[in-house]
Amino acid sequence: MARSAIRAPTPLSCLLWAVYGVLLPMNCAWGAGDASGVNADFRARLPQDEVVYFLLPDRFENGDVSNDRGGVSGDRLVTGFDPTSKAFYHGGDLKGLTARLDYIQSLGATAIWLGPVYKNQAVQGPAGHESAGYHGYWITDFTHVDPHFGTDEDLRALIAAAHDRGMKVYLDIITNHTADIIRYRECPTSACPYRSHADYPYTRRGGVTGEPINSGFLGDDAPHQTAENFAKLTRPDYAYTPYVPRGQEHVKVPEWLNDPIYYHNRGNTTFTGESSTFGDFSGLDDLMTENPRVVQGFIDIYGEWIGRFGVDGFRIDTAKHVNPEFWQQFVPAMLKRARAAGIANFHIFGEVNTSKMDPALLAVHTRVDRLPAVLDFAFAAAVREGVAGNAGTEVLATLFEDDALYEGGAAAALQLPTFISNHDNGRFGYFVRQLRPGIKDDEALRRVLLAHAMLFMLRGVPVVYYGDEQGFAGLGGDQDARQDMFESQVASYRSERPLGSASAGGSHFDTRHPLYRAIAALAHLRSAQAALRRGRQIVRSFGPTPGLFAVSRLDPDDGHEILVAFNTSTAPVSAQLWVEAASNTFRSLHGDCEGATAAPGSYHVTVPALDYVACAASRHP
Ligand SMILES: [Ca+2]
Ligand SMILES: [Ca+2]
Ligand SMILES: [Ca+2]
Repeated sequence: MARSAIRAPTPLSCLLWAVYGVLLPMNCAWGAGDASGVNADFRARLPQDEVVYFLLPDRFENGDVSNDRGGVSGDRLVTGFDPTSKAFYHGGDLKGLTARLDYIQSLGATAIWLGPVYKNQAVQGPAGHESAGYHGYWITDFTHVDPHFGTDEDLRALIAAAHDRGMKVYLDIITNHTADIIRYRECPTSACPYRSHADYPYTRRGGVTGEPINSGFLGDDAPHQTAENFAKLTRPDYAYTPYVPRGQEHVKVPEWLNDPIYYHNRGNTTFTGESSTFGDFSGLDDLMTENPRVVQGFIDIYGEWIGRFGVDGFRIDTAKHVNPEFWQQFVPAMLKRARAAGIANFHIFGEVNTSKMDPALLAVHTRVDRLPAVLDFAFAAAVREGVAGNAGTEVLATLFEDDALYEGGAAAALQLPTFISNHDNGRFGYFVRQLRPGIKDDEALRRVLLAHAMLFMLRGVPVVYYGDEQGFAGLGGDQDARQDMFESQVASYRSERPLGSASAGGSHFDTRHPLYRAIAALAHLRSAQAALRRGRQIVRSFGPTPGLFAVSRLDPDDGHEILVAFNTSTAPVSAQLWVEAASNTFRSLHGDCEGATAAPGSYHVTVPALDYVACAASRHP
């Protein structure tokens, strides 16, 4: 019997497997690349056991050119397809992704976070400034795969193929808004400014002096989020006069989504104050997520994606722009639906976007909204400041000290998906070049490698943003960070200078790229060591300037220690580090490690410039 099954603390999934008499590998663990047992056990893995690979299907691989135009004909303003423009569809699809699973799995990824796959409004935006829904965040039909990406059957095939390999698939979901379909009579050609509750109460038409409407409606705040109260909200024209343009009356699916009464209709958000949750993102129709009908509608919609496809988790887009009461109901409903489908370790993580190193902002959404996890934007900020920029390594110590703020504390922080690059803010290679003008490519590459080492060795679930492993840096955020993996026809992508390789032309599935190889090594190391996935983290060294940052990760079952020391400076560092008294001898997992402590509890490390060492204490029987 494996020790993990009988020693505390024991993950619930291990206990369950033990109860069923399944012979467990040591620590309930599994080895990436080790086919035996992995596939059958993928449901037993905890969220923190995963290495996540995040990609946008439109930009990954084109497996079927017949769906490039989404099943319609016409110019790009109709089909959304223009592979020469970074703002339009490029042809990537689910068949293409399925054909590239070897590439993703060989990188050491165990889960795929798939950008939104639901049917989108192909093109939107004012005349002359149109762009396409290639990114997936402008949904019209929440119940089917976008025809640009293929069919529902293609998604089923992708998930089956991933599961056969023991890989999980997380879907990206949106409940904050739909595509921009609803317009306001008051401002037909321009963006409508936000109109507040105070200036435009629900009970008057178009302002405090308007005609009385919605008599008896008590408002949208938590105590009044009942079906009885919302039955009295019958007129959506308290702030603006919303309407659905002719011909689009039934474009949204399910049908209830076509009624403006289920939207806030208060104009565009300024991202501050009440407009943060009640305003439209550049016209995207902001849902009345306080209304129980809307809550149940989304429980039904996304519950079906669990039931129909057996997906393994959800990444929640724009989570902070939805009221907490919505999540307090939605999350338990999804976990219940997943359990009913036999998915015990369904993961849910929300996007609370911030460029600041601000764990408190993130933690609020685990405590008040009760989201099980949030994307660790604070980690991204800390690594950006400390490795791309010139901040002292104390920024990382502060980050982890604040783990206590999350619901569940430091143990819960093990489940936070961490990242250094994403599709909105940009890639780490870009940050390095931006913060260090004129930096040579070899140093930029070393900084990107060091940031990835932190991503894999420090607490949290590493999320690799597709293309980082091919040295993509990009020229900024958003469209500039969404390059094609297949041969691109976008001039700005083709003229980029990726790190670690000579050319931006051609396709980018090179498994010999130095970053691909380095990330694969990190992923396999992490997957093989329970301490790095599930282990408590103790900060051992940090400082006010670039230099040494060191942590110990302790095996969750036997306390076995792995010491990881990073050097963010351009000169070697050397130090005595506090280690566990029982850790007498060490072996190297990466870099040069001394064989023994200098004295019980004190171990000497030397770390080359912009590099790291990982030293594992020997186990004693
Ligand atoms: Ca295609
Ligand atoms: Ca909202
Ligand atoms: Ca709109």
